[in-house]
Amino acid sequence: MSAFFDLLSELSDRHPKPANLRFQYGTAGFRTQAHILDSVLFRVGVLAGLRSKKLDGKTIGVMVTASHNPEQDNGVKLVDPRGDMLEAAWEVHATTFANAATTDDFVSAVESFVKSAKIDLSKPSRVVYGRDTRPSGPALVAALEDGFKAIGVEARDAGVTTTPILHYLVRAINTKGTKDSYGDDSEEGYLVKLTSAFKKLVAGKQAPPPLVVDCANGVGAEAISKFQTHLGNSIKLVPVNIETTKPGALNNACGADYVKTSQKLPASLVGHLQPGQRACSLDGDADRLMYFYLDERGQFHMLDGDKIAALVAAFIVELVKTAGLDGEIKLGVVQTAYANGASTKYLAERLPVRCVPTGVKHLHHAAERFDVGVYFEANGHGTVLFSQETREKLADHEPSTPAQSTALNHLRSLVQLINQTVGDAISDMLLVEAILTHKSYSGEEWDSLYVDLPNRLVKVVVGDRHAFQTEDAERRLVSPKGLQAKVDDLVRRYDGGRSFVRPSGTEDVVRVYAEATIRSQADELAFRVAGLVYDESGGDPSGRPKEFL
Ligand code: 16G
Ligand code: MG
Repeated sequence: MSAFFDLLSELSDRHPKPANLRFQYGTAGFRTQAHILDSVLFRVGVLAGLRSKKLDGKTIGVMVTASHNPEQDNGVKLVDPRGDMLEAAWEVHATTFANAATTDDFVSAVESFVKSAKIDLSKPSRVVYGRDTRPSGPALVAALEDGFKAIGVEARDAGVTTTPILHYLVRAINTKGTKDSYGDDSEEGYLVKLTSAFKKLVAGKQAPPPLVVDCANGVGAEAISKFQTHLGNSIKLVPVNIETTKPGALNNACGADYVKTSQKLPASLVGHLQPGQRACSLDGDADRLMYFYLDERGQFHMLDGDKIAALVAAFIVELVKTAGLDGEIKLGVVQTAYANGASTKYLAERLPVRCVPTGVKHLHHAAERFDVGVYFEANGHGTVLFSQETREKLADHEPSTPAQSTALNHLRSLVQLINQTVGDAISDMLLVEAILTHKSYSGEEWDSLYVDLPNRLVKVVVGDRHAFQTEDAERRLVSPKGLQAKVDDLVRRYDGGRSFVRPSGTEDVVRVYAEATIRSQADELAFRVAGLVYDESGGDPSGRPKEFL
């Protein structure tokens, strides 16, 4: 026991915590400037080892990435044995570990945690870890590995890989040799599983025109080229923004987050994308997806997570009906308050829709309550979950007509094609492509399933964002007192108006969302609500942003 803590202490000394900094394990793990993360990585290595011991040696995942953030940032998050995100209670322990001021404080934090969580240190511990293409990755991984060494973790290095592949590996390793085996526990296993399912789904159909894939100059570029090898001529991908080693290129004027927030083409495609040509963007770790195209007049149109949810949910509803399983399989969609009102209306006409607070874990857990749960955030993160019972039903069901049999086989292929551990940009992209192929839809036809309501998102810098508390899946404010009634008053004056206010979980700001039937009205509503928020926060009126009417 004491030898254990001696080694921990010795290794911890090599990774001192910078003074006067506070770290927080948030919705996306730890994420900040890479150069201050060394101690955090070491301590996450220790925590991952302890989590595995606590779970009897099950494999835990660790992903080193800062997703769509600028290249100088980095981050780390833990993956639980089923391939989903770290159990919320442990986020607090991660934060405690990261903030221990000295080695002594850290060692005693570990000691008391081991005692209170009743962790048997003699249990084995196993971790699989990966990183994205950031230049800060290797040094941070070395700190993480010191953390593993301190705990005696049996560690497996998955190298440079996408976040969804790492999640896949975790689940595949933990289900290996069981009846729930998720697939071969290798990158090759993942590629073969997804691409063979895609090929089955589109067999006999005419391949769609080539798809331009913006890889955000990140790890998706490497994955896309491996996918293409396995996909053969079933679909032609045209990867762009694939400069993974060019300094400063990652997520710079490209990638899913850039396209979504600036509502523009990735800069490198301006003047190159042909009208009507389908294109999509991945983010820096390939777990978000955004589609877009230019119309005949060269105008930009975006197909975001809501449009993907509509396409996917409607397709699965149809397949379940055709397969003769209507009524036997309960489908549902999960969205957040940011979902465009028009998408919610389109979906609610076809299947139950639930709204939950922002953040993947809320969507994922709500989707698990359906037999088939489709969840997407407007920002392009999402997937489809098939419950165990549904997977068994699909495997055992005996179709009575050829049409039923075809639909059933398509559903079985979807179970294989869709990464059910986490949103996966490339898996989602193949899902969208398979559906477009089946429907013979162009991007424009897909876009016309429903027309987005004009909307506007505004950030307000306030003194204390924690003063803003919400209920009803973040759609209503409970504090500051009286503010919601003022928002309601404003909203009533706008045709098709909807607006809500929530504190960001990732930035020190309050976000205001508004939509209305007409563009100018959506903008005006957003800025007027933002004005209310600004006034409420006690800000100096002279600092009130000009747009706030
Ligand atoms: C994080 C969440 C994402 C959410 C976003 C909201 C995960 C893995 N990521 O990136 O789902 O949309 O935060 O950010 O949960 P906000 O709270 O700043 O609006
Ligand atoms: Mg990401």
